[in-house]
Amino acid sequence: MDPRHLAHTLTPEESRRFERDGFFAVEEAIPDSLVQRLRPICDRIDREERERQGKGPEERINHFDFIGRDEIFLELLDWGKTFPKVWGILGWHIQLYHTHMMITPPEPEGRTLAEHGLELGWHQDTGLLNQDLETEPRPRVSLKVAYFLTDTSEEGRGNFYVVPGSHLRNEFPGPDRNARVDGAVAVRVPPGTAVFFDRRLWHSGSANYWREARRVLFYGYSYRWLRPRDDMTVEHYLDRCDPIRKQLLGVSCSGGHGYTSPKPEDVPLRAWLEEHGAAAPMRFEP
Ligand SMILES: O=C(O)CCC(=O)C(=O)O
Ligand SMILES: [Fe+2]
Repeated sequence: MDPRHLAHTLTPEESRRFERDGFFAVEEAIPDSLVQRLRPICDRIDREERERQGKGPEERINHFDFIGRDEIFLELLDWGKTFPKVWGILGWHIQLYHTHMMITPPEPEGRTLAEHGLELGWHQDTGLLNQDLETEPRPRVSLKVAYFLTDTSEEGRGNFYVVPGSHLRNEFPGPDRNARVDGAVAVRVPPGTAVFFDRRLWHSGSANYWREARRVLFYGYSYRWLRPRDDMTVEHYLDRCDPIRKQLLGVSCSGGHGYTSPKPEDVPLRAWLEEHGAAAPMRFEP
């Protein structure tokens, strides 16, 4: 990892917003040149998967575990402008636990937002964590970084919807998981933006009435003791990865025990942060 990453650590304002709202956006997190390299690769995976799964070109589709499908996706694993904010929130005991690529094709010709609505599906992430953990609010445990590869700076473009502050509420703050709720906002961002969000935040994808498919890459980071939420097909990368990438890709040098009681070699990110004077995550009160 490059010490120049330290120029992009979590700012007090980002920390405050994450604690208070459950999300924040970083515009120009990835340059247009990378967006342009990523898009055809996403489109290729999307084409292959639709064919394999027998899905039509108009269906919304979520491709799990894309990380192993092209080396380019490793670049974002510890990306200079975003990864320091991940350790700034969760600390050093982290891993990538899930990747998924959401493709939201344009709604079929003739359908309109006014007539057919947003087709929302509000939820918190990570399934049974929201049942098995008994506190109110439940613990954070993980977050996602969402890289937007298309323009959702206007509503009706398959925007990511959130209810700011709802990460601190176990119950859905509304009567209908498929309808707009009080306080909900569309996250409106240009391509190249990274949106960070707490897994507990009540959020939803939405229908796309724009001319172009919406493409977003989601990188989920969690504490190392959580099981991955997809197959994490990364074996073929490991011999080329540096120790920090290996940590992030789920390697534990000391076996199963090292996921809850890590030895220094299991968590090289910790030593790197200590060496660079950045070890303690800072949490700024809202
Ligand atoms: O497609 C979207 O905007 C929502 C994706 C989502 O629910 C998630 O990443 O957890
Ligand atoms: Fe989600």
